[in-house]
Amino acid sequence: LKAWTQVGDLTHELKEKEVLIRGRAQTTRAVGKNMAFVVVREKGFTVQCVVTARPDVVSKQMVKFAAGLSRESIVDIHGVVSVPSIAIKGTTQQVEIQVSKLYCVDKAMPTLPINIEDASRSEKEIEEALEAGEQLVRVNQDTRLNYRVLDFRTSANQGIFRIQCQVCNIFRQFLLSEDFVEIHTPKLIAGSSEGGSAVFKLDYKGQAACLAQSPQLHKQMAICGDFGRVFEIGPVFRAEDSYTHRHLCEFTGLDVEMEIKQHYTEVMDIVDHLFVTMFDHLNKKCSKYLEAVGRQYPFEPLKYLPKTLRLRFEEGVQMLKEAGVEIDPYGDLNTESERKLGQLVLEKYGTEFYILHRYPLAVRPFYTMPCYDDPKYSNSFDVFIRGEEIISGAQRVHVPEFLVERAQACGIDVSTISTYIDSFRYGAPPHGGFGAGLERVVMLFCGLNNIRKTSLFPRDPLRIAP
Ligand code: ATP
Ligand code: AMO
Repeated sequence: LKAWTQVGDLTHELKEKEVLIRGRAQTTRAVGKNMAFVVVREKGFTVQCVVTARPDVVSKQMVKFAAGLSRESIVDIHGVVSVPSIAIKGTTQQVEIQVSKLYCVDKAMPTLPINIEDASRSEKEIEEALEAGEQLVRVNQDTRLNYRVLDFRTSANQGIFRIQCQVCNIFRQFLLSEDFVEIHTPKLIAGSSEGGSAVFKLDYKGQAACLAQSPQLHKQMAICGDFGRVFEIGPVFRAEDSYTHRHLCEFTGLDVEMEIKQHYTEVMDIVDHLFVTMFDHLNKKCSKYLEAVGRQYPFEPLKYLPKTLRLRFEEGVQMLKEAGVEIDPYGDLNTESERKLGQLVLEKYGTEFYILHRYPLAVRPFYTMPCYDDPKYSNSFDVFIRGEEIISGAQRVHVPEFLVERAQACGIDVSTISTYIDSFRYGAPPHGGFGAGLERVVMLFCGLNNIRKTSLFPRDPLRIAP
């Protein structure tokens, strides 16, 4: 038999068929000298393989060898699919394999720093196991991150990073179909791009430089160069001092910039169509992975509308006020009020995904265009999932004199961004865009509680390895 079957594809339909699989020996168990069970895992899916001593097919030594395999060793198994009369507990697949041949392709060391079975349990399963007096090691976040390669092997993590891959895939496919051009802006830059101090400074052959805290300036310059509509999927560096559940020092930015013909709502239209398309796709095409994540970290599917709700900042402030939360109408929302507003919006409009627009100008970056009708506000927006920000966006100032004025008002040293400012002196179309954080999109779509779960090798103020 030469064709390989994936463990995730082993279903009742394959009953009595011969199959060949490759996976990891997750657990092994001997029953007397004539029988052993090996649970084999591949990409987060598991199946029970039964090794029974049979004359001319499986020797007793083979049974012993199977029972003695070290956990996480890689095995090839050849056998016949069978359907047991009772439901199988503890594996994702509801069939077994009656083994005729078993080869160990690569042996793992006998004891590992993380037991994948223990690391795959939900909080509820851990509590039940402990109550039942089971021996079990609770695997904390730091241990998981220290031994990330092993941690990746849980079904939940296999799901998370396959979902993440699809988020990027849909982001790219959708924008390409809307005539956007994919660009790659430099990550080594001369000055801060967002204002503020959260940059990693470095020495660039004797010149002061920093790691880009956003592709902001260069994506706008691409618009000045007549690319019309651009996007980028790339690393973003922020020297965050805060150790929170949603801030990383390096994350993946999903950035968009586009000419606008009349109004900044054209940018919000793209956000609306893009993200509704993405969520529909994830629900339809990634259900296996969403289930795997939900088994370990239970969550409710995201509630969103076919046409995304757009709420004015002022209306948000009013809703909070009516709920007894006093906030400065020209200030920013803090984490708590963002959460509260998320709840109020869900109750009133039945959605956990919405756009809040026309933010006060004072709380937005220098490049943000003020509202024509009331310059205390701006043509800007944030987008929320489950009460937490995933996107910031806005129309930009494209008039160079005004841009200089705004940069100075925000305390920015204009000399560090002079080539950016000059780009607008050669004639620039009205434009706008937005930036989303990939790790936040996945974290919040899956209702996860920490951004480190959706970053492959997270970088935060306390961690730069592995
Ligand atoms: P960014 O603006 O860099 O995209 P963000 O919008 O998620 O990230 P900030 O703008 O830094 O976060 O802050 C948004 C709000 O989150 C702030 O108004 C602040 O109240 C809150 N916040 C930021 N950092 C922390 C922190 N370490 N602890 C608690 N709240 C924080
Ligand atoms: P902003 O600073 O709001 O806007 O960032 C855009 C999005 O990036 C994500 N994000 C983060 N994710 C993880 N860790 C962090 N430390 C972090 N900081 C931000 C969030 C956020 O919504 N140039 C503008 C975008 C634009 O206007 O086009 C910008 O960078 O999901």
